[in-house]
Amino acid sequence: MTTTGPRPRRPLRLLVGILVAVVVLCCCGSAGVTGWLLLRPGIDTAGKVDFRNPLAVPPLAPSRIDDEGRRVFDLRAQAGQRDFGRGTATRTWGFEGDYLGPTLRATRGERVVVDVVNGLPEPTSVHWHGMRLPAVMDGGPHQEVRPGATWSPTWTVDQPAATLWYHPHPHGKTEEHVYRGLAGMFIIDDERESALPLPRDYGVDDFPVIVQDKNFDRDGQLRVTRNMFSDIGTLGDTLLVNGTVAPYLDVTTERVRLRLLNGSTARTYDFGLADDRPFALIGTDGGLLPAPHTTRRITLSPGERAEIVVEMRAGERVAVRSFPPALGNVFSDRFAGGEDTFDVLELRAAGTLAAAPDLPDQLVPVERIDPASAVTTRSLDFAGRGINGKSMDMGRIDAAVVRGSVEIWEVTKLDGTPHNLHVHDVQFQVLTIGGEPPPPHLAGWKDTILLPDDDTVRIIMRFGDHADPNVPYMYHCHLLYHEDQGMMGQFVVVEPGQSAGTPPRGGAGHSHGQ
Ligand SMILES: [Cu+2]
Repeated sequence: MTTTGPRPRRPLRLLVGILVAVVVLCCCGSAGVTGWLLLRPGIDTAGKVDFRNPLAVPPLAPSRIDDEGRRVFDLRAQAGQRDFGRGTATRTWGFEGDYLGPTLRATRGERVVVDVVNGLPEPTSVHWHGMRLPAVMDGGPHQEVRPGATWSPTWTVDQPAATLWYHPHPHGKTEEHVYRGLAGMFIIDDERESALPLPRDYGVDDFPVIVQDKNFDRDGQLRVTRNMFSDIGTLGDTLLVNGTVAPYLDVTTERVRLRLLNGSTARTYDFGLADDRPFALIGTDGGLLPAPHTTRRITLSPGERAEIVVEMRAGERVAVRSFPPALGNVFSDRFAGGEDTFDVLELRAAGTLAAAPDLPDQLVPVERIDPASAVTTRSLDFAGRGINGKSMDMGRIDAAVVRGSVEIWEVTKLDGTPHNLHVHDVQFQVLTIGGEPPPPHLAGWKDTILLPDDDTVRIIMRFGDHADPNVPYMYHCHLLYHEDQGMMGQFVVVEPGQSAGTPPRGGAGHSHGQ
């Protein structure tokens, strides 16, 4: 990272790139193939999904309290198979089952332990996305779990109620491990959220909605694919919601809370309702907003979450739809999913709906971090497969952050390809995006943000108190193919006056937690 002033925008560079690409394609490719690739319509399943399957709801993970008063979960990664409605057994991976994993749930202040068992034939890891915790518990590439090994991270949950999630983060193989089915939700509760009149009865009026796009090959197996004109990673043509194809959800209450998670490896969605009715956005990655925000769309790039509340009338049906997301430029629109429309999930209201209280005008106070309290400002340029021109190196610490300090990071995307930024250990706030104050949906706690084209996002965050000069946290693009290709850096949290140490090389050193 470097500390520099504002940089010029580079729309010209992008335009030239697109023109060169078109010229090259027209000269080199066969005219027919090139024309088809350039002109073929985007995917559009609006109105074409038969919603034939009840939405699977991941079970709440059972837990026990050990003799130290800690809440203990079991989480075994394992291979399995599932018929996704194609009449074939698709080979999958899952936690405690064949696909995805149970929903972990804990209350702020609790100490948790997760006994992660690797029942897979290769190393993996489990990262607690959005969680504030010591780096050695974070589950990044330095906490690889070998086949047959158990890793038992433990930490005290100390952050506001939020919809977090967990997924593997092994070095260079995250896309494949998530794509095969390893992911699940981690819901945090707290007193403030519990005191509000919000739907919170899991599986009754409060549902996880984990959205993933997949490609199946002729044998019905999941296939990681590459696109000739965008190196965004796998874009699928079939949606799974909580692992269900063409799902519907029976709604029995006047208001239903959906915890949307973009669990896809590359695709960005712009969620709304098919009849364009407004809904209430009540929370983003790191917790509730100060007040419900009424809107018709919420854009989520890979890894981002949103909690929304939808109002239903008795007997009606309405689909959750993903509209074409604005990805920043015509090239991304064309080749990175920016023209695609998907019907996601049909909400089916019962003939009689249980009453639900009105949403409160206010939710929770969200302290704004004062920019004057920042001790360091860093610049991160995202381009190609690197950050500030560097590819991920497990042995290199890119930044040392003082425990508990506030920093501003200025993040600029320079290459016209969709990227987002995820920072481990923190929830940040957006100061400006493209020079403007954040819109309401980016004004709450975030840990992942889609980067604007040729422009800068300024974020501010207070780092945790868990100093460890040797074990780094990650920051990276959460388009998992890019992450695997090296668009990732490492920071350590240190005591005041302390320097960064040396991370363990190789990353396979931890088969047991502390
Ligand atoms: Cu990226």
